[in-house]
Amino acid sequence: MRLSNATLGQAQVGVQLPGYDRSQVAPGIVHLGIGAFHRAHQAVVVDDVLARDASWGIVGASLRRPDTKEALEPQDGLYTLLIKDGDKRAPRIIGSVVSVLDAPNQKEALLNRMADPATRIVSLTVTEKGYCYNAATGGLDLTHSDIVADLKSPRNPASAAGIIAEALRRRMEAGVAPFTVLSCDNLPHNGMVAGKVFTEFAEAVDGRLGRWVRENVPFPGTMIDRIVPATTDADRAEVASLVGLEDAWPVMGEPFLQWVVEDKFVGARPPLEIGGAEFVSDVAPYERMKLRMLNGTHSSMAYLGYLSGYEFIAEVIANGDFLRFVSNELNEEIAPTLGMGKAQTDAYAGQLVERYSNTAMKHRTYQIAMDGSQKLPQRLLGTIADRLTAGAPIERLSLAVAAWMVYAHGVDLKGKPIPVQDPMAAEFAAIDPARLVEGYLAIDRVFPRELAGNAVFRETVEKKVELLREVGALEAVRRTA
Ligand code: CS2
Repeated sequence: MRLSNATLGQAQVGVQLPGYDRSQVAPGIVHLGIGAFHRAHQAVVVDDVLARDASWGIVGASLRRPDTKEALEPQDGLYTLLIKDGDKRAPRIIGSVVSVLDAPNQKEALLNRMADPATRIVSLTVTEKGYCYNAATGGLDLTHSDIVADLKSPRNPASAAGIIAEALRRRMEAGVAPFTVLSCDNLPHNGMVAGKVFTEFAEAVDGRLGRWVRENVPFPGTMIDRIVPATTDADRAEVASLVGLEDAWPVMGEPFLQWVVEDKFVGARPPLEIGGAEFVSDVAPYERMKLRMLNGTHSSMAYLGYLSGYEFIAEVIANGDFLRFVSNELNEEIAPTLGMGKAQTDAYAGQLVERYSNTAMKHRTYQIAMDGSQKLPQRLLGTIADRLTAGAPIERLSLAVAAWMVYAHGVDLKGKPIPVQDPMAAEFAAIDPARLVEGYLAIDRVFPRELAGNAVFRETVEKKVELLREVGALEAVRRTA
C-alpha cells in the first residue's frame, strides 16, 4: 500500500505523523529546487510550524526534472523522513509539502502561485551553480547561457533568476507586496548573493522592475545544516518495512539540524523557531564557521577519500590517519581563521567528527565531490587566503586543493577515469597534466587573482600534487596529517 492522505492512518505505531489537520493547510511558501535536502531540512521545520499556523504550507517546484513531482503526487505530497543514528531509526511522515510543480511543464501554474498574495516567501535550494553568480566579478554572470536565454524571453523564464523576476514583476504590476526571497544554499553571504544576482537580472529586464526589487524585496541570509545522503533503493525498502507503507522517495538524514536565519522579512514571518530555527541579526559568523569547518573538511574528505578508494564519509573518518588529518585541519588550520573562541570551535569540531562517524549515513564521497568549482572558493580558498595573510602554514588545506585538482582533471592516481560532475569539467579536463597547478590557477572564476599569484600557495599545492602522484592519497594524508 502506498503512502497518501487516505492511508496515513495505517502507518505503523511509532511513526511520527503530521500533528495538524492537513486539509486546513494553505500554501504560503513556494520553494524552488525541491530536492532531498529541502525535504529533510526546511520542510521539516515548517512541518512543526503548521501545528501552530496552517498558512505556511509549501508548494515545491523542481526547475529541471519531473521526478520529485512524479514520486510525491500520488502520495498527496507526503513522504517519510528517516533519521538515522548508528543503529537507531526514527521515521517521521512530513506533511508540509502541499503540492509539487514541474517548472518546465507547469510554468504558468508556478508563476501564478508565486504571484499570489498568499505566497509570502519564495525559498530556494538550487545549488551553488543555480545562482549564475560570477565570483570573479561579484555579480550576475550575464554570459551564462541560462541567463542569456531568459533575458531574451523574460516572460517565459527557466532559471531561478528569471522565474523570480517574472513573479515579482507580476506582483509589482498588480500592486501586490513582494515576497521575501530566502536563499537556503551553501553560498557565502547567500542572501546578499541572491539579492545581487536577482536584482541585477530584474534590472536587465526592466529598469523600473529593478528599482522596485532593490527597494522592496528582502533577501535574508541563512545558514542551513543537516547531512542528507542521496536516497537509495535499500533506504526505500527499509522505510517500507519501518512505516508499513510504500514511499517512492523518502529522504534520509542525521539527527543534527541547524537553521540560522537573518530576521528580515516582508510582513510577518513564519514562527520557524518552533521547529528549531534561530533568528539572528547577522548570519555571517555562523555561515563562515559552517562553510569553512564542515563543508571545508567535507570537500577535503571527498577528494582525498575518493582518491584513497573510499566510497563513504563514515569509512574515511574511520581511518585513523584521516581522523588525525581532519581533526588537525579543523583545529589547527581552519578554526584560527574564524576569530572565535577556541572552546567554541573545539566543541564544533568535535561534534563534526562525531557526525561524520555516523555509520548509518551512507554519504558518498562522490556525491560531495560534485561541483567542486562552485564549492572550493568558500570552503577552502578563503581560509587559505586568510592563513597566507597571517603567515600561517597551509599544508593540509593545500593537500585538499591538490586532491581536487587531480580529481577534477578526470583521472585518478591509478589512471582510472573519474566521471566528474562539474559545470567546468570540460575546461578542467583540457588542462595539461604536466602543468596541472599552473593550468588551474589561471582560471579566475575559481582562483582569485591575488591567491593565484601567491608563490607560497602555488609552490605548496605543486608539492602536494607531486606527493599525491608519488605516494598515493592515503600515504599523502598520513604524511600531512
Ligand atoms: C556537502 C553538503 O554535498 C556537499 O557538498 O558538503 O551538502 C553538506 O552535507 C551540507 O552542507 C550539510 O549541511
